[in-house]
Amino acid sequence: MKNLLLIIPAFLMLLSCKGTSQTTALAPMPADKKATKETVALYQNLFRLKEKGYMFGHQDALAYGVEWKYEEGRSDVKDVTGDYPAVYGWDFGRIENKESKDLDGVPFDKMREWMKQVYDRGGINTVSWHVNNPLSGKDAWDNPPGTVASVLPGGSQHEKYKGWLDNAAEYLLTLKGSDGKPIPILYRPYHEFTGDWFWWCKNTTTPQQFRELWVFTVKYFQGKGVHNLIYVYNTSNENVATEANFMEYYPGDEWVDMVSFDVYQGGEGEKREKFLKETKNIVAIMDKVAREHNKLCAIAETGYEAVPDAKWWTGTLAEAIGNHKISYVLVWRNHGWNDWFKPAKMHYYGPYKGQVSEKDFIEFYNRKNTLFQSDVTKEKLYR
Ligand code: BMA
Repeated sequence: MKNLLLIIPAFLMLLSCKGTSQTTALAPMPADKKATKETVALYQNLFRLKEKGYMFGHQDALAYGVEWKYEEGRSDVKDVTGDYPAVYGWDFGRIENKESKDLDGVPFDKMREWMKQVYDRGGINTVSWHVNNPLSGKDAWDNPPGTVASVLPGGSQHEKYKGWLDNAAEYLLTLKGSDGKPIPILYRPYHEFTGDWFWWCKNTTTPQQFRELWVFTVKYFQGKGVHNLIYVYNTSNENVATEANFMEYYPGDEWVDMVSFDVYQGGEGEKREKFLKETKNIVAIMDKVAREHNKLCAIAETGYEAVPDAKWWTGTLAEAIGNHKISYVLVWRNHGWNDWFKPAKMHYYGPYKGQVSEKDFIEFYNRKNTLFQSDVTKEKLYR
């Protein structure tokens, strides 16, 4: 009898310990301890979703496409497949100056409406920010040494930069769904930092400075009451060959929710081989890191400009991703004819009606492991 009395509580304790550890393993929490209910739900649901496949994303998907602009309900991906992408990319560039349009001409008022539509139908919004150089006043691509140092606490541009973050926070706080809830956003600050083209890139910034900038930004937004962000760490393919390269500037598990990288294909032949080799290598590294750190992972930007390869989607992109459990792959915007480049050229990464890779994209769409809007609507990711 005495023994039995001891055994029963011990058995119950064992059960509850098991329960606790299982809950922890199954339900990772986002970095923001005060993340909204919907943000936590999205984060946790994404761990479940990646077992089913990866979502397809498109930058500025609802704003414009090749040869059209601002047509309600339209998307090039939808024209081709009858379905919207699952992930919709937006950029905050120019919000720092409270301009009415982003750096690619998308009105912020319309962006807010589109984000709401996306959330209402259970899709996912992700945001990057080509924020101007606060030291020089030029654009994000102006990369003199010392810019990051200038925005950190004690730096000459710190107060100004806080004002820029205030403007972004103010806008973020206006993003609400029809249910009145803040719209969860996959936020990808200081992207492609392993390159050498933005003012936050590693050629002008130390790992310590980058971490400080990251942590400062996260805390600043939290301090402003912004609790709908899932923080996405993002490298370029440049200068990333090993796990050590990928993680060199990692701010730490408590500040990051998802790890990702960007990579573009630059042409045929050797260039295609390079894309395949690098993408396979970094996807494998990223997938391993994500598992070990209990994070999500994604290819946050990719594409082959003007998709001249009729089989690119199934023949190269899907092949590069392989069986890795990534949350999504997003292709860059369908601008169309673009004279920002000299010489001017066609600048688009998604398919559109009549485009040479259209048929292959439909095949890609039809695969069981590629997820679009109709797939994720069913998943109720915010609950
Ligand atoms: C680049 C190009 C530019 C654009 C920038 C930010 O890749 O698409 O035209 O301004 O991204 O979206």
